[in-house]
Order: sequence, then C-alpha cells, then structure tokens
Amino acid sequence: MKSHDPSSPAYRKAHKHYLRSTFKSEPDTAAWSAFRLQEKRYKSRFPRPTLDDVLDVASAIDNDHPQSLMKSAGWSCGSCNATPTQSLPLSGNPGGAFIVPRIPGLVILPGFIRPEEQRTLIMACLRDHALFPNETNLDIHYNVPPLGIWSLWEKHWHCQRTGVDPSIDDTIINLKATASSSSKNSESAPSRAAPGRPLTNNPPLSISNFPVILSTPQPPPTPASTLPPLPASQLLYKLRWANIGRSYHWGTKSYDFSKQLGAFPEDIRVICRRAVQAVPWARVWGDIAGDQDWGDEGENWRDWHDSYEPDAGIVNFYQERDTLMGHVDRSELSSTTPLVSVSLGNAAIFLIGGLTRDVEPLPILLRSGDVVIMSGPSCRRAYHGRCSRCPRKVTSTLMSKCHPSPNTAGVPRILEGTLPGYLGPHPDVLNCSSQFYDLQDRRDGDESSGVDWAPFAEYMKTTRININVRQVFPRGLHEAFRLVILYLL
Ligand SMILES: O=C(O)CCC(=O)C(=O)O
Repeated sequence: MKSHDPSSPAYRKAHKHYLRSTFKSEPDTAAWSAFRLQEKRYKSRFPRPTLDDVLDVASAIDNDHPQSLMKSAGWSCGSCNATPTQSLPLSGNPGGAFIVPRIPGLVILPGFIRPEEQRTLIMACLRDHALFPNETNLDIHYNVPPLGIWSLWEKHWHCQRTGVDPSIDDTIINLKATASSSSKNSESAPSRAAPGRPLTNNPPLSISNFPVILSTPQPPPTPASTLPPLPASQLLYKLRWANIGRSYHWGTKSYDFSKQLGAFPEDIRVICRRAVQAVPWARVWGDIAGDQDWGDEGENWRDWHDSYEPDAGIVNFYQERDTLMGHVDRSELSSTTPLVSVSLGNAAIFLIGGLTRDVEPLPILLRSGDVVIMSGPSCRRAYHGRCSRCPRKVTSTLMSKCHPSPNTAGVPRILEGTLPGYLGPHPDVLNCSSQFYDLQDRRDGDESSGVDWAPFAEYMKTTRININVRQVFPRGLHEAFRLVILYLL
C-alpha cells in the first residue's frame, strides 16, 4: 500500500497525526507570511501537495516523458502556465531557456546538463568535492577519514553486495568531541545529527562593511558531543553540504577571507560558465535593465559572457525529508552577477519570493539536469528605496544606496520517487532516456561510462544534489580590494 493513497486507513491515521502535531506546535497560521504558508503547503506529507500551481517549464515541451515519471511516483503535474514565461532559444540546448517576467533576471534552462554529464557530476560531488580540503557538515562533528565518507560507504556497499559480512567493513566514524570537551558550548551544537544550514540574519556584504566582516572572528563551530558515533553506511545519509572554492563560515554566514582561496573545481566551473555563456543576456536584460538599480556594480550584464568567473559554492545534498528554509544569499560582494544552480537526482520544489516574505513566492519544479540562473539586482538582491534595518553608522560614499533587500528562496520539498531512469541502476536500458536527449547521444568527455554506477544509483534513489555557485567579487575588484584592505590593516 502506498502511503500517498488517501483512501487507506494508514494514510488517514497519519494525516490526523500530522495535523495534530503541526498545528499544535504552530497554531497561529494567520500570522504566517506568504512565504511560510507556501513552505508549509509543499512540505505537507498528508495530504501530499498538488502541483498545479507549480511552474514546470518542461511541460511546455511536447513530450510526456517527465510527466509519466511524476505520475508513476504519485505526483500530480506542474504547469507551464503557472505564471507567464517567455521562452528563448538556446544554442546547443534542446530545452531552450525560459525567463519569468515577474522575476527579472531569473533564467531557467531545463535539461541543460545531459544525462551522462549528470552522472559524471554526481560522481564528482560524492567522490571529490565532499572531501578534504573542502569542508562538509560531517567534518564539524565527526572524524571523517581523509579519504572521505563516500569511499568508505562504497567499500561497504560492495562488501554487502558480494556477500562478505557487511558489518566487517562498515567503519565506525567517531565524534571529534568527547562529552567533557564541548558540551558546555551547546549553542552551535545541532539539534539533529546532521545539521542543516543555520539561519543567521547577516547584513548583506558591501564595500563599506567588508573591513568589519574581515575583522569579525570566525571561530570554528563547536563539535557536538552528544551525537552517536555512526557507521559509514549511515553517516553518508547525513551528509548535507560541502563547501567548494572560497571557504564559507556558516556561523556568521560570511566567507572566511582569512583562509587561502580553495581551488574552484574545474568541472563545475566549466559547466557554470557554459550556462552563463549560453544565455542571450540582451534578450533577458535589453529592455528592462534600465528599470533596475544596479548599485555600484553598474549595469554589468553585457560583460557576463566574458567576465563571469565563479569562485565559491555549496554542494547541497538532500535526502527525501530534507528542506532548505527560506533564506537570502547576500554574502557576496557582487550582488548582481549570475548565481548558477544545478539540480541532480530527484526532483524538487524551489520557492523564489519577492522583496519581503509577504510576497507570495513562485514555486518552480526542478528536475535532474535543470539549471537555474539568478541574476541582476531584483533577482539576486532587489534594491529598494528605504530599509529600516540599515544601521545609521554605515554611511560610505562607496555605498550609495541602502542595503538591498534580497529575494528569499527555499526548497520545501524533495519529490520522492522521481529519480530519472538514466540515473537508476540500469541507466543504459531502453526507456531510460531523458526528455531532451537520446542516451546514444553521448558526448566527448563522458567519464561515467566504464565506471561502476551501481553504488551511485543506490545512493541517488533517495537523494537530490544541488550545486549552488556564486561569484563573490565583481571581476577586477578582488585584487584592488585586497590591496586596499592590506593598506588599511
Ligand atoms: O537546492 C536548491 O535548489 C537551492 C539551494 C540554495 O538556494 C542555496 O544553496 O542557497
């Protein structure tokens, strides 16, 4: 019996329990912001949300492949008419590109990443990117060996498969802290074994507060002492994020500029640059850029094909019940250059809001291979005339405008059971094609063929990976900035 069958007694019982527990803890729904209401709606397990209001640009393309995958997993369909969109041709991408006039600067590239390339990226995220020297959420609390959690998990998985006693090779990963060493400082200890991302109301990074941020202590988070040691087979499923490139300090929600800039992974850089270079930016911004306040960076979109250079990012790993609460990305000095977000694995609902949490957000269905680009002032950070949270002291000739008030975004739901066949255990059998590509259509550079995909397929059954990539400094500014800072210090 499927848990999403509303006529089943198990479903009805669970629904009752869900309503009781949800509304007991948060009874005052009238006070919820529009963003919070939508988060709640899409998080709901009982009843499962319908997706009729969810923007699904791929459904505009004449092919019922993605819809049938959704239906067989018990999901209703999204709609290409959930909000007006405009389609743009995109050289080399059969899915084209879509812009959403209601959110200037938002560009959706459905199916931009080919199936083989998706597999290669997934393997790299697990094998290479969630690995020292990149920090992961697990490293905060656990003594993860330098080879990383994936290699231990994979080894164990093979043992299990070949019938060797699986417990022999399931390495136990111990905590960093002992009960006596850290329990006093419990504020940064997570409420669950693998912390999500802490919500900190940090001010947007700007030229004027950069020196303050630079001198703000960024102590390492306190390892929790109350978590259980876990075998690698379980700990992998608690992996939530890995930092790539510039080091990010989750406690203060700012980059740790005192740390040496980590090398940005070339595979991700190439894909993000390819996405930014594929977009006809004149079609996105040509008619509307003048209506926006581009702040000190000026109207820089004409240069993006050339100047976009990612240097920081997060790989997010979601299990089926994970969510990413509404948040704003404002830790980058460059607040208009494209933020590129790549989806892999199970599909998800992505919510993007307006200037405040009271603006009803737009829900967007993101599937494996989709790329979303958020660019320009009103999508990355919408400037507006006045902001009561601006500290009066922060007045700088360099900061001509009030702090921007960024758009809120979040991921309230992973859509269970929506892993495409080409990421499953038999990716080469017929009927595993993607909506946009024939699987025979292999590209040069596909490193996934010849590798044992089976363990990756097993992990991806319940997983969504999102690669979220930013450019922290506008091009050319970083060096100038560094010199000024060195001079000031
Ligand atoms: O998972 C996603 O699609 C979005 C992630 C995100 O917004 C973030 O990492 O800041």
